[in-house]
Amino acid sequence: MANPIKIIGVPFSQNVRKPLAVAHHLGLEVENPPLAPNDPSFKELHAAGRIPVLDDDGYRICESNAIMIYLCSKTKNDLYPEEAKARGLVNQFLFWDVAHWTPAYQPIQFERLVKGMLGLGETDEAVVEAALQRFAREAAYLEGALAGKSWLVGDGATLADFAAGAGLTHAAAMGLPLEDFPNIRAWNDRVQGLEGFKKTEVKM
Ligand SMILES: N[C@@H](CCC(=O)N[C@@H](CS)C(=O)NCC(=O)O)C(=O)O
Repeated sequence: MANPIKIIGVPFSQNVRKPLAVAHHLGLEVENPPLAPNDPSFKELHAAGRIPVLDDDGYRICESNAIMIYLCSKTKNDLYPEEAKARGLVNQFLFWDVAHWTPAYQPIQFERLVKGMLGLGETDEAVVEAALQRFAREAAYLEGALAGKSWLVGDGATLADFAAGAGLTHAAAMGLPLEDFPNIRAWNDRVQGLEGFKKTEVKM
């Protein structure tokens, strides 16, 4: 029998949560060794020291969105559509997530949450202010993409929702301003209500 797939990294990280939630959604057997990127044993897994890393019987890849796609290739699924136009749209949101969405909220998370957790000093309000402006632009884009829709692509959850929704894991704790984005708030409730998200919920 094959060994369980390992998704390595502390589950507080939304980049770890994405593939973990997908694995649960797909019913794959999965383990989550909760290594932090600065753990000495982690250097061997990722030379640049970033979580998550997937280990499937010695086959290793990094990058959360690539890992989600790999997991979908393991079994029949409803998350990564085969039809070209639907897949193109899912890919669009996966690239947007890495290029624009994550870089918009991550500095806010670092300044307001991670610094305090790791004793790295005071929040730099200038960094937060710049990131909030960037966040407003990307949230407006997401709000528009969700107009009249329950999910980002098609009629059900896809990897697009897993990628973008994971980014809101700590939205309340880091004080992300979502008041002006009713579509995002309603959609986020749906995403966080998915079984895979419920099973990977991180209590702050
Ligand atoms: N694009 C990567 C980003 C990975 C990433 O930045 N992970 C963070 C935790 S959320 C990390 O390991 N940070 C440690 C560092 O950059 O030193 C992915 O999607 O997996």
